[in-house]
Amino acid sequence: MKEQLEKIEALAKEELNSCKEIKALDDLRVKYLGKKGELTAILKQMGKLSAEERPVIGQLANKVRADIEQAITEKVAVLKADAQAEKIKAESIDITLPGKKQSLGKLHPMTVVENEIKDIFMGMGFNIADGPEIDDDYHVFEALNLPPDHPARDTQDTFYITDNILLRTQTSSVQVHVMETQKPPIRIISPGRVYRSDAVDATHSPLFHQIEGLVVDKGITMSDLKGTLEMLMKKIYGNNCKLRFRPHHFPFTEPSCEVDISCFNCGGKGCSMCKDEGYIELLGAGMVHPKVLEGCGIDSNIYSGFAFGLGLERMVMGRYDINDLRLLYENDLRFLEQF
Ligand code: 2NM
Repeated sequence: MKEQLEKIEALAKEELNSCKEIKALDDLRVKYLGKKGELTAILKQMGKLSAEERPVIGQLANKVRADIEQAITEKVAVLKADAQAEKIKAESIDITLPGKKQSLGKLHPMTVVENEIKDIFMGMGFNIADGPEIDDDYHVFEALNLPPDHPARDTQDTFYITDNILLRTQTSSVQVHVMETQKPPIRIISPGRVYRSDAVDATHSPLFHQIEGLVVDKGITMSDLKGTLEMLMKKIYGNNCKLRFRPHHFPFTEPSCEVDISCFNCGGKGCSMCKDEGYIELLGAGMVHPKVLEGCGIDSNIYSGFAFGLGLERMVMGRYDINDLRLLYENDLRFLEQF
């Protein structure tokens, strides 16, 4: 019986060593130590033993049971630890791997310049006014003192949706809406898309961008216009920038002028950029025509105002030395990444 017990212990330990799963250990426990197990089978035969042998074998049987029990417990601990280590290894993150670089986008040069101009005007107390790109004939033309036979109303020059509804050709229409609904003092700029029926080339596009400005208050004069525009241009092109005002005609302003700035390339000496002029034409401006004020319900005997309009594309092209308008719309990354 002693040999049988020793054999069971040896077999159990051998089998235990080759166990790789906790489930197999449970089976093993049942096989050797369970009620119908091998050890129990031997103990059931204890009755056959002599009185001297019984305590000796009993003790040995208990020791074998305890040994196998302990071996199983230890093996369970080892398998659990192995499984844990395996899991940690599988879930580990290699923090020494370099991160994936996020490529940052940036603002389009048109947006950069537009934001800069907005900031400058907001700093001078202007509000930003928004309005419809599709408007009626009255707000785009009639209210701006453009009579029905004015060449700007030619269907060749504008996109008409109906006889009365069209795409705005300048953002002055927004300023008409503001003058109709707000009392002076008015200090606004209106940036936005405008439309002309032009064929596309290096300097023309059927869609382009304008920023127009309007100030209406008591006692506004041409010198307010000059001071405001000088401030704008010096902030954008630097303190050495000079402005030149030339007489001009617009139906909606009287008097009217065109405004040039000293060439940002040569500073006024003359170069290829300014075509040896020394100056570059940048915007149109003037004192708001009394008819325009009156049409919007503003008493022109009490109030006066100045207005101006500038083309954003032209500002951007001058600023960054861009020679083709189309580059601004194509969104070719090789172009955009340069800014
Ligand atoms: C320009 C040039 C001169 C202008 C006039 C007005 C309004 F609504 F007050 F009559 N807004 N903008 C104006 C004046 C626009 O663009 C070249």
